[in-house]
Amino acid sequence: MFKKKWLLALLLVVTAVFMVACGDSKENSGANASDSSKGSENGDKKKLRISLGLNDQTPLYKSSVKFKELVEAESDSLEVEVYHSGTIADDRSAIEMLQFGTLEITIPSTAPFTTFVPEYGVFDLPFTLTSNEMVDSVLQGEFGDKLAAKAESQGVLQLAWWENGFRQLTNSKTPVEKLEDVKGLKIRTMENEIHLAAWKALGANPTPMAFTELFTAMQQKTIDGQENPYPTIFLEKYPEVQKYLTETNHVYSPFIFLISKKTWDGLSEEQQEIVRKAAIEAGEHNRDLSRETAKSALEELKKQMTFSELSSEELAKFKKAVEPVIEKYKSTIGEEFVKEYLAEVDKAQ
Ligand code: TK8
Repeated sequence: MFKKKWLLALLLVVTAVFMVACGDSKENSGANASDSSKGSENGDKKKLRISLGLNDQTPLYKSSVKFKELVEAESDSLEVEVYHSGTIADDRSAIEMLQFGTLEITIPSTAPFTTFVPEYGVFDLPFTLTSNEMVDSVLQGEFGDKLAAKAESQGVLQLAWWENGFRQLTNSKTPVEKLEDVKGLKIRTMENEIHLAAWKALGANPTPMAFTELFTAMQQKTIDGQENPYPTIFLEKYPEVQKYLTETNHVYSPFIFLISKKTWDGLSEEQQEIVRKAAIEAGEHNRDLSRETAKSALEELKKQMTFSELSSEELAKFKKAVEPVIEKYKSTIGEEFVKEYLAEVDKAQ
């Protein structure tokens, strides 16, 4: 009997000691947990990396730095890093990385995004947007919001419209002053079937290519020419590998500020508001800077290249030549949506 009492007492003591030990580890883990949450308050900021195709002299890069400054001024839990010249990825790969959540932000042209959301193809319909005023009227309103909302179906959110600009033709072979001068030119296009079809309709021999390969292809003369806005032609130093410049304004390209939905869903509401506001404000800065730079870049390019403009007769021939392309791709983009877009364009005339 006595022995049993001792055993029971021993059992109670051991249990009590065990309970205290567990309680300590819970507190510890509690303490560790609070340390780790303290850690997130003190040092572990959420990093937002931006992948850009253009270099660090361009309005795109400078406006992305502006975005960084705006975000970091408003939040000490977010950190932005800007990567330029395609060092992380080209446009299409960067968009796929956003879908997987292995990259947070990229700001590509709309053209490569059309394989993800065909409706963005409205901007590839040649000679439809023809002035900055029209661009702002169509994009900075209900239609622009409606189109941007379509991106979410692809696992990315478009937070703002930025500006690439009106696209112009360069080549290393011949001055292009009339439609027949385009004949047979090996022109690089963005990876977009409407651009490919349009340059074929103009008589060129087009090749789709990622932007990251473009300069080398011109240097090695595997292509004769390309088309991009003046800031890109000047700041990416195309006069080093291209002789002739023609003002065509054949397409207006937006840049779209895209963030991974996986990243977005991981932000607090307050962080989301800060990021959205900064993307829109930096976008306004980007449009102003892009338009200023287009003017100054053209002045410099006229000194470095043989510059041509199209007469109204020749411009009419370019427009006529691509009309069948617009007809053909209405169904790919969506007849109704193209109708809506063209109605916005007419309103903005
Ligand atoms: C940069 C590209 C580029 C575009 C092109 O990422 O590919 O020609 O105009 O600016 O999006």
